[in-house]
Amino acid sequence: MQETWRWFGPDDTVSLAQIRQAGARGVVTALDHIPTGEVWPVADIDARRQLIADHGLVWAVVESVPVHNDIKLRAGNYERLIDNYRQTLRNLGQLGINRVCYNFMPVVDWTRTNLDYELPNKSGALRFEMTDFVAYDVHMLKRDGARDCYGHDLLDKAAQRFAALTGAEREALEQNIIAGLPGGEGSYDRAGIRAEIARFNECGTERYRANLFAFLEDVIPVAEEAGVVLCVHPDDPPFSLFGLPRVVSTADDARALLAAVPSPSNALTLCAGSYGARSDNDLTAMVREFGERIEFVHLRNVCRESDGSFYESEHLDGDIDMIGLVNALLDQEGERRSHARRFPDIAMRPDHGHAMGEERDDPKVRPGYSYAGRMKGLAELRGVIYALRKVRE
Ligand code: DNO
Repeated sequence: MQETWRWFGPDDTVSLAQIRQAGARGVVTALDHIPTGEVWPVADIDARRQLIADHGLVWAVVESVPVHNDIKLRAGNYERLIDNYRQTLRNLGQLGINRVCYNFMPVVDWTRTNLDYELPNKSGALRFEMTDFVAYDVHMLKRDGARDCYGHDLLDKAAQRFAALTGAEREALEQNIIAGLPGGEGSYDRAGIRAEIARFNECGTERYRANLFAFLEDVIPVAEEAGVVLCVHPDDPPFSLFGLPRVVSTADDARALLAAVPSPSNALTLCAGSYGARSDNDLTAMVREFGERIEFVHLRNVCRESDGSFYESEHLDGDIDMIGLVNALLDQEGERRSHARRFPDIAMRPDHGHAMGEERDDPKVRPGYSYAGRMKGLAELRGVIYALRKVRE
C-alpha cells in the first residue's frame, strides 16, 4: 500500500518535512485557494507538485476537486462548471497527477457535533451525536419538516438536550455543524444553510442520484483521456442529514455508481470510518466485491451506537475489523500485481487522529488532523501491513 498523508498546504500545522519523518511517501492535497468551480491552472498545480517533490515526496492523490453545488443540482451555469471540471482533470493528468477524490454530499461535507470528545485517556476525538444533531435541526435551525424526520423518542431526547445546553454550547454546536470542517466545502450561516437545504430538498433522492451519474457521464471520458481516476468519497455520516438526499452511503449505492459508468476511471475512495458508521456496511466484503475499483482508502475506526451516533476510536480498535480490511486490501493488491496493473499499490492515508498532548489545546490544529494522532494511526497500520505481508511470504 502506498502510505500517504493529507496536507492542507503551506499553512498546515504539519510540515512536509514532518510528513516525511512520519514515514509517508505520498501527499494528499488540494488547491484550496482556488474557488470551487474554477479551473485549476497548470502553473498552480505544478508549483504545488514541485514543492512536494522538493521534500522527497510525491503528490499521490488530489483530495478534493470539489463539485460545485450547481453541478450537483444541474442548475444555473452547470455546463460551464462541468467544462471547468474537465479542464482541471486534463491539467492534473498532464502533470502526472492521476488520482482525484471528490464527493457528492449535498450542502454539507463531513459532519460532526463534537470536535473534542474526551476519551478516558484525555485525548480528544470527533463525535457525531444524534441527539445533538436533532436538537440543532429542530430547535435551532427550525427547518421546515424537521420533526417529520425523527421518531418520538429522539424528538423528546433532543428537546431535553436542547433545554440543558447553555448559550455558549448552543453556539458551539451550530458552528461544529454548519461552519464546515477541514477540507470541506460548505461554510454557512443559519439563513444560508436553510436556503441551501430547501434548494436541495426539492431534488428527491433518485433525481439526485441521476445527477451524480450524469456528472460521471460528463467527466469520466475526459478522465480516461487524461489518465486520471476519479474516486468518489462516501457520505459522512452515511445517512441523510437535514432530510437531504444521500446517494453514496451503502454498498448498493457504490455498486450502482460503478455500474452506471463502467470505466476504470470511475472508482471509489473506501473511507472506512464513513461507510463503517453503518453496521450494514461490511467493509471487507466491499473490498472483495469492488476491490479492483478501489484506488484510495481512508483508514480509521469508529465506535457505533444504536441511534446512529458514533465517535472516532483508535485506528485498530473499534467496530470496524481493521485487520480483516487491511488483509482484503493486500489480497487485492496481490491480484493487481498478478495482472500487471499499472498502479498495483492502493493509496492509503491514516484518516483523522486524536488530539493529544499540546496539540489538543492548540486552536490552529485542524479537528481530526493532528500530527501525533495521525502518526500513531499510521504507525499502527504500518505494523499491521508489515505483519500481514510477513505471514504471506
Ligand atoms: C474528512 C474528509 C472529507 C473528504 C471529502 C472528499 O476528513 O474525508 O472532507 O475529504 O469529503 O471530497
